[in-house]
Order: sequence, then structure tokens, then C-alpha cells
Amino acid sequence: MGKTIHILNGPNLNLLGQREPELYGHETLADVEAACRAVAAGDGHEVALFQSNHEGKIVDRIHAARETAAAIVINPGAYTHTSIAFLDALNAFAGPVIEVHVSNIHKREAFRHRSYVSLRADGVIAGCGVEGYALAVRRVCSLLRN
Ligand code: CA2
Repeated sequence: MGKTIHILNGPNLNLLGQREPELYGHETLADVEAACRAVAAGDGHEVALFQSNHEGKIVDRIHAARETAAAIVINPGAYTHTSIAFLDALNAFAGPVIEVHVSNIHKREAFRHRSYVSLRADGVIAGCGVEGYALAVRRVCSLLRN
């Protein structure tokens, strides 16, 4: 198993920092990647950030992670609430999985309260803004240490 932590992002998250800052903040995915890299480096891990608006492309990335990743941090975006394909792919990944949501999905519409990915995730961080990604990487580092 490689030492890379894969940070996967679902649809529309390419817009982070560009739209709806009241909900998703001012930081971009590039900022997220830099923050995660700094945390991971402390434990000698690398990070690889990927975003796609296409469900199958993320499924392919999860499959690839089986060979190349030590752990997965995933914000599935709206696929959180619909994608059994993500759940099935993540179930085939052996390492730690942490699910991240920038907003607090439990404070929002009822349809956002259910997460298929949570059925596999070892931990869930929601409502901590983009800081949640770095918190997730911190948790992954500690799980990989033990
Ligand atoms: O809170 C989260 O991180 C979400 O995963 C974000 C998804 C939403 O469908 C989930 O229910 C919760 C939406 C991502 C949209 O990202 C944008 C970012 C900036 C501007 C517009 C959309």
C-alpha cells in the first residue's frame, strides 16, 4: 500500500471559493490541498487531490486508490445522498476512509441528512468549513500510525 492520502471531491466542489461563500467559505480546492499537504507531511505522507463532476470518474479513482492510497478523505458532494456506487467502491477499499462536508448537512434540508458513504466511513466531519479536510487528514494520520 502506498503512503499517499487521496482527497476526493464530488460535483460542484470545483466552485469552492468562487460561489456561495456564506455556505462554503472563501477558500479554494487549491487552498484545501495546501492545508492537507502541510498536515500530511508531518507524518511523512503525500496527498493527491482529485475533483470530478462525474460519478463514474470518482468510482474509477476509488478503484485506483486500492493500489496507490494509504487512506481516502472524501467529500462526495451531492452524491453523498444518492450514490450506492460510491458506497460499493469504498467497501472494496481496505484503508481508512473519512467523509467530509464543508457545511453541516444535518442543519440543512432533510434530503441531505442521509449519507450512503457514512455506511462505510470510519469518521465523518461536517460543518467545520474547509478546515474539515485538514482535520480529516489529521485523523487519517493518527489511524495510519496505530
Ligand atoms: O457541505 C458539503 O461539503 C456538501 O458535500 C456540498 C455539496 C452538497 O450537495 C452536500 O449536500 C454537502 C454541494 C457542493 C457544492 O459546492 C459548491 C461550492 C461552492 C459554490 C457552489 C457549490
